[in-house]
Amino acid sequence: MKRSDLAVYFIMGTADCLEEPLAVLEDALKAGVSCFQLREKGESPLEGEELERFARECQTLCRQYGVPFIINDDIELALKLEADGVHVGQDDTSLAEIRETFAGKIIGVSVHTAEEMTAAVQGGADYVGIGPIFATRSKADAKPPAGIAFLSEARKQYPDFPIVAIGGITADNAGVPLQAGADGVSVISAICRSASRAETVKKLRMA
Ligand code: 3NM
Repeated sequence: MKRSDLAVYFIMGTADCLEEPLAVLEDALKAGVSCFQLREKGESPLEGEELERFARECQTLCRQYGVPFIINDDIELALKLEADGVHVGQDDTSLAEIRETFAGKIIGVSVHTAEEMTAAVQGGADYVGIGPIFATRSKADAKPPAGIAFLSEARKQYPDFPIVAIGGITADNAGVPLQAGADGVSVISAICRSASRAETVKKLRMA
């Protein structure tokens, strides 16, 4: 994956949307997001065939706009759809196992400590997500904000490794993680809840 693919990395699931989810995604793609992750969580997430149908529709839109389509956590679905990649947390399937079954695809891993970062790099991750940078309301089990200290350290230790910052990032504060060394910012609510996605994505890109 190119580090520039991480510039404005949009994450969304149906529960994050106040409007029709596919319309939100298309609006974000039109606005110029560089990567998309389907993260279907929340109280009553889509499952089974419904989830597969929705995921395929998201994938079709991403293809139209030439944007990588990543699936959170669900390796089986990612394989079935031949998604461009998967993103996993620390509690999900082990990286070694995924690297084997998902050869040639993008693998992203969420990391929160120096040990997790090293394990991800050595285990063959293509990029890491570091967060939460700021407080977030989009992830029920988010850890306390790690601030930018860990992000800066990770960048110092791995000058060329693709890193995206996540958690509570908005058009107004995106410059903070970018100046600390992130290649890009990953957001849910800043784009889902934006009154003008074109404006928000432009600001996130220029931060
Ligand atoms: N992962 P918002 S924080 C999905 O810290 C996710 O690993 C996080 O949503 C982590 O942009 C987060 O609305 C939620 O704050 C990001």
